[in-house]
Formats: sequence, structure tokens, C-alpha cells
Amino acid sequence: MTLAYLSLGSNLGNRDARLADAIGRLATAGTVVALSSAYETEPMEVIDQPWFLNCSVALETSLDPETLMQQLLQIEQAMGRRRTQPRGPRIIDLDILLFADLVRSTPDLTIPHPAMHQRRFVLEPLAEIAPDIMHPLLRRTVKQLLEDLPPGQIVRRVRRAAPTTEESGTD
Ligand code: PH2
Ligand code: MG
Ligand code: MG
Repeated sequence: MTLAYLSLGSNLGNRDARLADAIGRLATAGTVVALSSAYETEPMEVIDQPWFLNCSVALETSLDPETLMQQLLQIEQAMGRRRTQPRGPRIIDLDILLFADLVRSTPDLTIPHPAMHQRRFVLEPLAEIAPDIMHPLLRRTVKQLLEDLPPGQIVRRVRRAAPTTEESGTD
């Protein structure tokens, strides 16, 4: 079993429902053991597109990284994603950020995700569920990477993670 961290994003249609749908479908790849809040995030790189809803999950999986990536692409396809403009609008995007402390780069898959340390829309949600995880190449924790980021991208937490049983039902 491996603990992998994923980033999820959507900026078309009912973004909230898309993230929830994708999280449910991750059962085909492993067990979601932690889930961040959703964050409303300003588009980066291709800036002329709708704002995203992003979140991060920890997934316990017995798949190898390539098979996990194939499974994530299959979920994207099953949800109706069609690849048009690179880094452009998408109904769902599922990326592997970290796969235990694996460092690997092939033409199809680079782990850790090569842009994760530059993206507030990745680091804010990830820091909520894994602040002390070490980036295996940069040797900085997620919390440190977030502190290293220059200000700029707007990222707002919009919804708390699902309440625990103790918290729910009190109001
Ligand atoms: N994904 C991108 C490019 N830009 N910006 C935000 N805010 N959120 C994303 O998920 C995102 C992006 C390419 O994967
Ligand atoms: Mg992406
Ligand atoms: Mg992707």
C-alpha cells in the first residue's frame, strides 16, 4: 500500500458536483483517507478562463504510479473530459502530486508533479491535509513550500471538509 496525494480541479459546469463525483470514483483506484476543503482559485498559466474549484486528497492505493495515472485519466474520460486547449478549461482534472517519496520522470508521468511547488491552488489544499509531508526533491515540507511562495494567486477556502460525526447534527 502506498499513500499518494492528488490534486483535483474543475472550472466548467457544476464544479462542486464534479469534484464530489470524482472523489466517489476514486474508489476504483484506492481509499480516500483524507480530503481537504474546496478552494475557489484564480486561474493560473492560462488566465483567460473561469475560476477553478480545487481540492486535494490523500489516497491509499495498491496500484503502481503508472496504473494509478491510467485510472485517473479513465475517470476524467468517463466524466466526459475532452482535451482541447492545454491548461485550458476542463470539467475535471486529476493529477498525482506525490506518490510516497518516489521520484520518477518518464515522458508520460513526472512525480512529484513538476509544478506543484509553484501553485498556490495546489499547496493551500495540500497543506490542510499534509502540512508536514516532505517534497522528496526540494526537501521542504508542504507548509514550507507554501511559505516560500510569492504572493499573487488568489485562493479562497469555500467549504469545510466534511464534518466528523462529533461535529455534525448539532445545528
Ligand atoms: N490547472 C491548470 C492550469 N491552471 N489554475 C487553477 N486555479 N487551478 C487549476 O487546477 C489549474 C490552473 C492546469 O492543470
Ligand atoms: Mg493539472
Ligand atoms: Mg492533469
